[in-house]
Amino acid sequence: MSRRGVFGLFALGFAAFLAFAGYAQGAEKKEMKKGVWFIEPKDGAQVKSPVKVVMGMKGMTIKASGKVVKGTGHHHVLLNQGPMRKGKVIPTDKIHLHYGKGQTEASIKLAPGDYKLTMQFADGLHRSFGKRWAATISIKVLP
Ligand SMILES: [Cu+2]
Repeated sequence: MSRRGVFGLFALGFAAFLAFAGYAQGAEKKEMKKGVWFIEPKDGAQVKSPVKVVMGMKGMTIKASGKVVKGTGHHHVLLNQGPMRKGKVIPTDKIHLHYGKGQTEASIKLAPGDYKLTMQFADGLHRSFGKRWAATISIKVLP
């Protein structure tokens, strides 16, 4: 192959690489969107109790509760409620579940019926990060 041919081939390969890199970066950006989401269960799922909940999060660091460290927090699951206003302290009761050890998985006992589950991320003193850090799904717990 001539020198020019080799160079042409190289240039073509490089262009393809750039195109792929651009595509990969776009895909990564989409995936890197900050927030929380339910890995399990899926929205609309019909499940049995205890319900296995797997919590996804991107853009902060998970840390056990106790003190406030910027950019960190822990998960909560709120039963039959929406997201909590930013800055509001999440109560601790039967419908506000805290995962203050830094858990990303939970097993929740629920009586049969329809539920709205809201995952809410909050700081070390349980102060909600607001709607931007919340996700809500509906599930049905089967008898
Ligand atoms: Cu909490």
